[in-house]
Amino acid sequence: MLVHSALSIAGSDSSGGAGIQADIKTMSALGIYSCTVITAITAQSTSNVDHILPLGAQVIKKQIRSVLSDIPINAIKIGMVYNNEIITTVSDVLNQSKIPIVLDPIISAGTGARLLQKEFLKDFKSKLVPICDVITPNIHEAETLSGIKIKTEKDIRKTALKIQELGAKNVIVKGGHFRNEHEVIIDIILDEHGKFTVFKNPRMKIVETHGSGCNFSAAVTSFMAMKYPVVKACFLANKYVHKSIIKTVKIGKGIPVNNPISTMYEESCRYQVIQELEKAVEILVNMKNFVDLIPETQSNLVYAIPNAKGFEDVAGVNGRIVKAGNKSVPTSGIKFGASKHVASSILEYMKINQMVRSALNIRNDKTILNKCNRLFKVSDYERNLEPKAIREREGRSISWGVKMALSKNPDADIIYHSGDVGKEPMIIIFGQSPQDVVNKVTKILDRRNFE
Ligand code: PXL
Repeated sequence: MLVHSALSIAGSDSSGGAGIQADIKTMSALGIYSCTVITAITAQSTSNVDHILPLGAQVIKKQIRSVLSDIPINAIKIGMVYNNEIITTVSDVLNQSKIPIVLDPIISAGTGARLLQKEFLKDFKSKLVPICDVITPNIHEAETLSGIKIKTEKDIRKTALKIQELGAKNVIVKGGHFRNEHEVIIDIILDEHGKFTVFKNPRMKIVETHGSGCNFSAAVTSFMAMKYPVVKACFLANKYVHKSIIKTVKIGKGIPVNNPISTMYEESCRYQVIQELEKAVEILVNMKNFVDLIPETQSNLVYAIPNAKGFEDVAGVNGRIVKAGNKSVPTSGIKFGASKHVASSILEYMKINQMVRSALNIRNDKTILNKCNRLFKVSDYERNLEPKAIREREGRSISWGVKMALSKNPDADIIYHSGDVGKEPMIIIFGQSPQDVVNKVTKILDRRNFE
């Protein structure tokens, strides 16, 4: 597999949401091998920057030289530079470089502290802006760099033109802090040919996030490392950050942080869930006598991703596992959101125990239930005790029942009910994985367990 590499030259953020830490996460999530040059160490929480230690010229220069003399870097990002010494060093070392440079003009942290000292703005403009291929200011940074106050969308364009005059080839002004009457965020790019491109995204109901600026510039750098043209790289970075902002987490006491790896992690969980479930369904339907366990309303085997919140996070057989003569067959493939009933039971179980993520419903008769009682921890609920209000709400019965049964035995492997008027009695087998559930089915069907 072709590996692209990028280098982030930035400050360390001990809270993990911004700076070098954000860059490593974003680049890694996008498949980029990330190298780092640390310019400053910040001691910070999600509420405050408590201390800043800028590093000296020599160690910064040496870090850059070590990386560039060895690894074929495809794109470079420059983040927090803090003072004149750092600005000059980075500029001197990269001056003749042919590698595309993305400059994130970081002036202040989201929590307020200055990350570029005021007296060095002049050096920043004259030494770093001219060597970059793309600069990624937000509204405040665009105002500071251009000296133009932004009141209208036209003003944003004016700041972009002014910043380009300073020597930046391409400018993208991020409009997250620009309020307009429409609830959309507009990001404006001025490219090297003088053409403007506008991206629009719906505004999300999030106050402020820590690290989204870093994630954006690191994503632009990643896509440029993959050789996308600048406007396309910005477009893809924009989509990526929009998606990851949805996953913002309130991890500390201060402002919520961006968590760019979470999207990738969730996607990989979904893939794993489908793989494991497909394998388990195959084993299940080929199991001799499994057909005898299928109820009138048919079976489904489901598997949820970690932290599942709704049906869309639970995979199951699209349709059911049905009786076809003396065989059992899945009516279709595996799909997220395919099951409602068995999915409700696992979602309810996961409220008590996140480790239990798979479930299968089978027929409830005396013989099967006796076997379950001998082999497993069993709990039950009585459908006829279900409050009328819940009974009347389609799909709520199972959640209510599982909750009742778990209140009696919080680590039951099996939960059953004995039916009610028009409701077939049912057993649900729970497990940590579909393989775990299938192993329980094997035990139920194994005669040797009952001789
Ligand atoms: O989000 C800008 C930023 C960049 N780099 C470092 C930071 C911050 C914000 O706090 O701490 C090191």
